[in-house]
Amino acid sequence: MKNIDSNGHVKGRSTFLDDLPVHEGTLCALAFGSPIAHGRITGAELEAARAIPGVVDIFSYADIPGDNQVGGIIPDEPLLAEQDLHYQGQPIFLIVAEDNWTARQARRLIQLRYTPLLPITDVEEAWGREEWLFRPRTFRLGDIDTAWSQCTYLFEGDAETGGQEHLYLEPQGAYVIPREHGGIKLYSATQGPTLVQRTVARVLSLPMHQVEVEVPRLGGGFGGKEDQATAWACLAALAAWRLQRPVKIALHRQDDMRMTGKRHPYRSHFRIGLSKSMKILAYEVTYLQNGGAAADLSPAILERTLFHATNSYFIPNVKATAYSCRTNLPPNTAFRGFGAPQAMFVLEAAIAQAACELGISARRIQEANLLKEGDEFPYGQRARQAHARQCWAAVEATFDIRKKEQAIKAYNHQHSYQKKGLAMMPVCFGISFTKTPMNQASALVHIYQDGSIGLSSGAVEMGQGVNTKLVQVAAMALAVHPRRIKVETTDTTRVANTSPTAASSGADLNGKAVQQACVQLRRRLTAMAALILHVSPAAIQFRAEKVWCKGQPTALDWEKLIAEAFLRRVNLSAQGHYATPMIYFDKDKEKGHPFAYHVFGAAAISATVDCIRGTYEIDEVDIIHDFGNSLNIDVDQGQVEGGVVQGIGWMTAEEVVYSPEGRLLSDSLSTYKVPDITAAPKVIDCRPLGLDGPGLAILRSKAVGEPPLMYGIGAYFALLQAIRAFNPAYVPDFKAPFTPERVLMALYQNENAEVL
Ligand code: MTE
Ligand code: LUZ
Ligand code: MOS
Repeated sequence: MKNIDSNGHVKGRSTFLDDLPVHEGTLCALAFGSPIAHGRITGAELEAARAIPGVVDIFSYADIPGDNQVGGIIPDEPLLAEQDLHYQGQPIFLIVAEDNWTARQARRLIQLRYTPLLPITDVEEAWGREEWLFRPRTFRLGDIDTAWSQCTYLFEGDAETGGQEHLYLEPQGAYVIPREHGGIKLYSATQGPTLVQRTVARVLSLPMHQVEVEVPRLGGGFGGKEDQATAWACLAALAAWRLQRPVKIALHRQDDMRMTGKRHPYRSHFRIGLSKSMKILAYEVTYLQNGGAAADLSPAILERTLFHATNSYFIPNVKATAYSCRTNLPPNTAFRGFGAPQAMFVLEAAIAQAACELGISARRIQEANLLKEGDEFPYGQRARQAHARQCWAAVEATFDIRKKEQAIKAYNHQHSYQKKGLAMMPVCFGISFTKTPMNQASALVHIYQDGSIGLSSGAVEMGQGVNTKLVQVAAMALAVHPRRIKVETTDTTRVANTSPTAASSGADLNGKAVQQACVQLRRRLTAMAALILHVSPAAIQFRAEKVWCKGQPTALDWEKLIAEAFLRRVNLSAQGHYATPMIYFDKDKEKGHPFAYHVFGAAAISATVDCIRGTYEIDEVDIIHDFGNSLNIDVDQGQVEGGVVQGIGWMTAEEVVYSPEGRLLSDSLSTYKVPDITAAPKVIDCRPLGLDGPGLAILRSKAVGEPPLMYGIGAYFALLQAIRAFNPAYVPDFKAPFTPERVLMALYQNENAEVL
């Protein structure tokens, strides 16, 4: 089935928040952000800004009727700054004007008086001062202290990964309309409508039922709208509530880049111990997460880092410790992979360091340590349907990696200033929110009298194709043609208490809730058909819009059945709810069974480096991915391709740069480079592993949103191989992104470079 949005997207007919027709009298809101990263407000001149015709009002924290608090996990983040300023761009005032241009004029006239304080942007400096956002955590397996003495080889080093800008095509925004009886309606570009509802209710001191949140669809989220859409919705709601007029907030790209958080940069230290036969016996790692000025989702992200410390490998002795450090940067947040990519990079760095020092191929170490069925993760869960080895072997066989490596060797022999490299990247990603209560979803399914169907769920469509999958699930469950089914917008009054669409589990959780609702409807319709046909319900089946009886088609089709069911007063609406069974996690012991299942895969990435310029191309990404029984292979392949390119971007071109004063320097698309079509790999060849998926995946179709991003990590190590082919004395420093500048420095790192 084609993605139900493809037509509308291509023709420009799909509507996003900014396409909604606005009500008469709609005002525009714009935030005035802190000009400094750290300091204290002593006063402000607002008169000049207020005097501009068309400026309606300027609000501060003092105008908030409820809590000035938007912290989702930890209440440490004011909606509008009171006295203390913690990052550049932190909202202080909200300007409301007749139009956006006027608001921007007014913003330039606001004069803030403040006492600056010394900002900290460096994660190690924050760590050294014990500026932790919350308590550090340690995951352990085996006995690391005695394990070291059993190792033949020991290696130690550092690794660093940078931030990443989400660059969703649609910036953050919300549109808010006051409603009768003291209520308020929000359209919000959020992945988490209930989180927006709960937070707006808190800020305005309203019960949640007075706050309705509707999400048409998102022009991309990638985690950036899991938590950080909330503040903008609250700001628009504050203005609409105070003025009792519709208010829209839509961030300009540069404001969005400056004022919102990104993927967390990490600095990590590792020690790895190997046996003579290349078994990793011990792995100790310390992660320093740069959290920014408030906790946001950092506790959950830090946790997912720890959960993925050993990625697709089994290591019997592990100690992994993670600290989240407070810095004067915008609070960093969810980004596809949610801390796991950062962890996986460190382990690959440790393996690469060992391989470099031992003079062997990293592939040998990787392969010798892949997970097997029943292996224990450091968090206590055991690997089931552990397809790590099958994926790896299938990559080697399907894409003839040995031959590719030989071709690369020959190429490198023939070319003095062009070198190629190849790296393998295995991925094992846990599916479920690590916070167990979040693993639930609801759906509401209406069958109308004419047999058409309206479907609502808690899932937010952001380009990942979840709505298409939900249509497929309902069509299968009710044995009707997909064209009968319409997916409604996501709305908190139709489906309440939703988890954000995140953790790659949107299709699983909401799909199972839809299924659950459809099962109820089908049961009622079966009873109905049995009555009409004078048989027992056990004799009834539904197939392709027809009622079958005892294995034979009858004259009763879907439309007749529904018309009849309505006349006989059958309830044609059902609400479904699903909660993932069996999962739990004990944070005191740091052990449990947090994930419904794991997604596996392996990729081979090759790259060519221009050894004069330091520029490079990613040639080919060959993947065996564990889709299970994919519900929609086209949608899923799209997820793989997008994820891979996003991962490669993070590892290579995308560099988030702040000045020491905490000012974002890479604040536009001329200074922040994302991969374009020429930078994307020339080939992405992804083949399904072809094994059945687990029952906890929707129709055994495994979650696919985040895991492919991590194949992109291979790009770093492919570049590293190419560089070492040119400069064998290069000592890797494992600093990502491997920008052309860094590649150039690496090529000529010391006097041994061939060219010199
Ligand atoms: N794909 C597109 N096109 N746009 C997005 O914003 N977000 C990713 C992934 N794929 C995203 C995407 C992230 S971070 C997640 S968690 C999943 O989609 C969420 O959707 P799912 O749970 O339905 O897979
Ligand atoms: N969000 C969240 C996530 O709240 N919990 C998670 O475990 C998670 N994992 C991936 C992406 N978003
Ligand atoms: Mo995705 S980071 O779970 O929104």
